[in-house]
Formats: sequence, C-alpha cells, structure tokens
Amino acid sequence: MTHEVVRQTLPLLDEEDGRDLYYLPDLPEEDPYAAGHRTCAGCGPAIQYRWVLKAAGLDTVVAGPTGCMYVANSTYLCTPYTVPWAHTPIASGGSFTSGMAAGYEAMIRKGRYPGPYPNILVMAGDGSAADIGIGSISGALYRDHDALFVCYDNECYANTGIQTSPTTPYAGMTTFTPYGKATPEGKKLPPKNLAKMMAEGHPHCYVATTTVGYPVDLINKTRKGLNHVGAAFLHCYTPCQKGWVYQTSMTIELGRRVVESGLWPVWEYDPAERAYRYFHPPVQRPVTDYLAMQGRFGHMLPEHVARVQAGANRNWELIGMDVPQSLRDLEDPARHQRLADEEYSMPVNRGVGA
Ligand SMILES: Cc1ncc(C[n+]2csc(CCOP(=O)(O)OP(=O)(O)O)c2C)c(N)n1
Ligand code: SF4
Ligand SMILES: [Mg+2]
Repeated sequence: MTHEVVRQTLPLLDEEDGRDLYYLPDLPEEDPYAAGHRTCAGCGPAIQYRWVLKAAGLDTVVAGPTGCMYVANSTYLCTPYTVPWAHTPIASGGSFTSGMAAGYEAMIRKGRYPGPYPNILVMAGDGSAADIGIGSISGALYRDHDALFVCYDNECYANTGIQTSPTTPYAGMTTFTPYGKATPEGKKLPPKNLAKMMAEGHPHCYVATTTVGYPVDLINKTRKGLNHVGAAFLHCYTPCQKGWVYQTSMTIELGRRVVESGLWPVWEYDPAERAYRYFHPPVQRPVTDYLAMQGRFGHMLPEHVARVQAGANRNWELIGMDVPQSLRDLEDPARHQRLADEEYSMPVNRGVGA
C-alpha cells in the first residue's frame, strides 16, 4: 500500500508596504540553533543559521558541508542543533540533501515514517556552493528534490584562513589575493553571479537572494523556499567579521548597506511566472559608504573605487531603478581619493523602517 506524502505550509510574516522588511520581528520561541557555538563575535553566517532555523522550526533536518559553520559549530559529540543535523563533505551538500529528500519521500510512501514530510535544508558556504560543491547542488536543483539549498555567502573560504572564493568581490583582499605592485587592487576578477546562474539554469526552481540586514525578508524567503514543492535555492549575504575586518556590531548594518549601495540586488525568481521580482531600497548610497567600513578594501585606489561604483550603477539599471546624477558622477576616478582617505557616512542606530 502506498501512503500519501503530506507536506507542511509555513506561515509568512507581514511585509506590509515593504516597511516590515527592516524591523526585527517577533521570532518564533523555538531555537533549533541554540547558544553555545564557537563562531566569532558578529559572525554573519551564525546569524543567518539562527534565523533560517527559527523560520524552519523544529520539524526540520539539516545538512552542513565543511566550512566555518561546520567546524566552529561542532566538536565531537557536541553541536548547537536541537534538530537532526549531519555534516557532509564540502563537495556533496547537494547530493547528500538529495538523498535525504528522496529517502523521506520513499519512507513515507512505504509507511515506514509517519510524516508529515519534514523541512529539509542544507546550508553551504560560498566555497562549497559556488565552487567545490556547485555540481552536486546544481544536480539536486535540476532533479527538483523537495529541499531548500542555502548558500551562506561570506565571500571567502573563511575556515581555512580567508582565501579567495568565486564570490569574493573585485578588489577584496584575501590571503590569496593580496594587494601589491603587480596587483594594486587585490582581487582582479568580478564575483560569480551564483544566484542568477541558479535561476537561469534551473527555471523550475524557486530562487531568491537576501541578506542578514533584512530579517523578515530572510525568514519569509526561507519559508517560501521550504513551502515550494520541489527544489529551492537561497543566496544569503553574510558578513565575516574576521575576514572582512570591521567593527563586530556592524554585521546587520553591512547587510543593508550592501543593498543600498547597489552591490547586492535583492530579488526572488518565481518559477510559475518565470519572472524576477526586485526589491527597490528606499536609500541609494555611494559605494564608499559600504566599502570604507571594511579593512579588506582599505588599499583601493581612486580608479578601483570608480570601477566598483560603475558596476553598482549598472546593477541599479538592471533592477529597474534610476541612477541619480550624483552616483553617475562617481564613475569618474577624479572624484575619488584612496579609499582609506574617503569620507563616508557613519552608521547610525536605525529605528523601525529607517
Ligand atoms: C575537497 C576539499 N577541499 C578542501 C577542503 C578544505 N576546506 C575545509 S573548510 C574550507 C573552506 C570552505 O569555505 P566555504 O564553503 O566558503 O565556508 P566558510 O569556511 O567560508 O564558512 C576548505 C577549503 C575540504 N574540506 N575538502
Ligand atoms: S571566520 Fe568569519 S564565518 Fe568563520 S566564524 Fe568567524 S566571522 Fe564567522
Ligand atoms: Mg565562505
């Protein structure tokens, strides 16, 4: 006898007028990612892990490929998870999670697991999801396994000592992209556009981008990805305090400024309509407001800053926003100094909807 596979639907938080995108919502009481892990103070990936697991709830199974969020979170017989969790090799987060999804489906159909179908997700670093393990995640998306595949993007291979990854931004300094006479900008290549690759390459999947600066957006997109019957991919910007060199209290602020400076478009791709929905932030800033907060960009020369501003301006156009003349003017290197000497607006303590 074949049993029906019953699926759950997680409720979405109110995003009325877009205003609630910014405030810290009343999060669920349950905390499947409990206190007591060993990540750095201000660790963006740890904040993302906590919110994603709060959004998913207790009927959840999680996989984590090798990276900071495996190594700093687990020692022998000790993890911060109160839900079933498994470590996978860095290359096989996608295939392992496919197996979990197929296994639960089969067990429920055969009556060997009572159901309902649990929330199944994997949270992989950018080194895993955009580089070493991209094949296994792409395969899982292509085969449409019912699971959420999350990339927590700290724009480097953090756990092995802050090496460059495909998502490290242009001019980002890492231990493998030091700046010097031959390469004054540090990293020369632009970052891989992972989320667009996943959306364009797997048009039947729900795909979205978000950041730790927008908790309601992050929680809702996690739930939409889990509610979607089939494969979903979420690309989340998560600052790495150690690798990026900034004040530990600025993780959330960076998560907003990267969007407000045009460097991280926030969108979701609806597979039913085959259409992108772009978030239009109410503030548009010069990229220096974002770059100057981080030590990894401190070496940038005027021409490097101007190039990043030109890229941000193209992003504004791509998401359907006007580019103010003041930002167009900043595409001229003559309008800049060395980044270390640039003036930029200091973060303020934002209130609700600020
Ligand atoms: C096949 C393989 N190559 C290299 C490593 C070494 N390694 C362990 S963690 C890690 C960094 C992973 O980077 P990322 O996925 O971005 O996660 P993060 O450390 O940034 O959280 C690397 C390269 C490995 N474990 N397996
Ligand atoms: S090195 Fe970066 S990603 Fe790793 S625990 Fe520290 S802040 Fe988090
Ligand atoms: Mg990483």
